[in-house]
Amino acid sequence: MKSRRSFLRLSTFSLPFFSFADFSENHIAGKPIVVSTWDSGTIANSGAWPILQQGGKAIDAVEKAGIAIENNINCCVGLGGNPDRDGRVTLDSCIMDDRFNCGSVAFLERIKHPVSVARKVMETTPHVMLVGEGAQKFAVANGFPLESGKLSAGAQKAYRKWLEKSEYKPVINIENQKPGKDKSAFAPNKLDDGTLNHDTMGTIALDAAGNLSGMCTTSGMGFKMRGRVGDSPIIGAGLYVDNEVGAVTCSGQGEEVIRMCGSHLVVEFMRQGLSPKEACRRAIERIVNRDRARAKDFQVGFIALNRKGEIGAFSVQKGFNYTVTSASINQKIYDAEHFL
Ligand code: SD4
Repeated sequence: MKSRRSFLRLSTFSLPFFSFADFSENHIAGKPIVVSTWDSGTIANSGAWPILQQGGKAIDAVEKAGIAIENNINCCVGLGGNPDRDGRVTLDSCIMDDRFNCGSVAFLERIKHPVSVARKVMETTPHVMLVGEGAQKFAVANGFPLESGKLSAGAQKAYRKWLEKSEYKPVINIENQKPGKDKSAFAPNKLDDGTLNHDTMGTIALDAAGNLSGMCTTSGMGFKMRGRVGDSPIIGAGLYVDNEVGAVTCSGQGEEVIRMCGSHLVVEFMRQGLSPKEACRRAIERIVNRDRARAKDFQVGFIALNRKGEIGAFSVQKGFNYTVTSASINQKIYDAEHFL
């Protein structure tokens, strides 16, 4: 295990500042609080925090977090993300509130805010999940504009490069892995043009009233098979919220998360009395132990927040980080401890 490094990022809005308090994972940070995956979580938290700060609801805050990151065309989430191997961006997202209400969309094309469509599914249909063409029709019928479907400049470049070999070799976010012989498998934290190499944003929040909610939004694994859906829109895999216990979301290789019902598993470990960090560690251990040899080639990272406002995280590999914002923690980015 490495020692944890943390540093401060200035937010786009002003917050009370005493961020050098001795914060550590599992510290009770109090409420309200919002936690997002990755260092690009600063963008998501900037969307969520004004709502929480004004005493608003966690469900509204996490939707705003999703909208903020989906608006960021330079980030590999939303329509700016990498396409599938047919050259089309397909989006997955879900949202869950403090009363087990949840909504989800998958394989959704040309809609800018899948997180808001997921919320509409949750609030206006008797269903939890809509996919593909049906999800798109539902979005348009509810006033979401149909976008052009043109790739962002960064995604065009990445897709052209991928087409040179067109190898089906999905590799997810193992940022600090040393490039081996095959440099195409190397995924640095930032791409050459400065854009972030993360395609998933998960956000969990606890509001001033003590209620939890979460969301997860993604363009999924870059150059995936057409129709492939990962963990991010699957309730229990990419996100789970139980207001009596805690909220969990994650990023990484979706297939590994789905087979363990990852986020639900972390919630259940917390229900048994484990701290958020230990609960995340136990879920990662289970994922790694399924096939230790394969585990060195993929990343999965969980973040967890319990109803007391304690935070924890854990990942398979080095390189997973997360962003925390509360009244006393001004957009701090923490490196998660890792298993391997
Ligand atoms: C997926 N979990 O589609 C997503 C990918 C991811 O950072 O998290 N990338 O499997």
